[in-house]
Amino acid sequence: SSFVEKNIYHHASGEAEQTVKAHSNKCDLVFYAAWFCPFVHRTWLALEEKEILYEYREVNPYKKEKEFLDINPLGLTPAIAYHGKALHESLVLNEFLEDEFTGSKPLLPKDSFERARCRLWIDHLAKKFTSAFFRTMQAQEEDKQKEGLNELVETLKTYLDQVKGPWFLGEQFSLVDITVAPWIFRMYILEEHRGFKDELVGGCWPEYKKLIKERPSVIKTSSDRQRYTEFYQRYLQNETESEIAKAIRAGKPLP
Ligand code: GSH
Repeated sequence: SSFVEKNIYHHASGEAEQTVKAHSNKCDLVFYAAWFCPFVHRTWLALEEKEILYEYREVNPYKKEKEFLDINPLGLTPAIAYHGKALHESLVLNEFLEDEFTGSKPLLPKDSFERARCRLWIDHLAKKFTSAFFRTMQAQEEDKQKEGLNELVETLKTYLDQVKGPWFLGEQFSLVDITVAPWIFRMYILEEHRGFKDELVGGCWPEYKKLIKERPSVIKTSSDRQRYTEFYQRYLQNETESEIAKAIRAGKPLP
């Protein structure tokens, strides 16, 4: 694809850079990641929360290099190789980590009904909230931006109504919180460029947002704000040829 996509700042910065350095040794679990990617961020948070040993490997998913396509034929980050076997899709990876690392801190409840309810709200966040976020970023005309923003606020409120507080499940931090955290972390982009305001959401939103931003795993995986701002220009100007951006333009579900 374009020149723009291939000229992405090539590594994590800030706190995230330290975390990457601390995970540079060979390991049974290789994490194929891109520092800027919110889907990567989901799996990164699960790895950090569960304190799993992993080797961080930075890839530029837009380059579609053969080595990476061998790991994920779709060429999307995140992906992992675990004892030489490959898997991809952020939410599938998170479920895998939860199933495999049973000795680590659980990120889903024990009760089957409650687990299923978690998956329902993960699905809501992944399909409705996430796509509204990208739609709002990519919208160029003011009415389309407003439309996107309204949808974003509505899908966020619908979710927050289910949040027991402080986290989705109450005291237990879970994969549900992780599914939305990367976008909450990036919400300032919509504040600065699309008129998002905390008051539009209300309820437990200010507190929930604050707790997410202060979560040690979120801080440890954060790059410098300036780098995200640079990165998201291509979305704000609707100039990216990423699979996600193309799906949004075509009115299709996210890849
Ligand atoms: N559904 C995937 C997941 O949840 O893991 C989406 C992953 C995704 O779209 N990642 C982006 C990517 O790899 C980076 S943020 N883009 C490469 C491309 O669009 O060609």
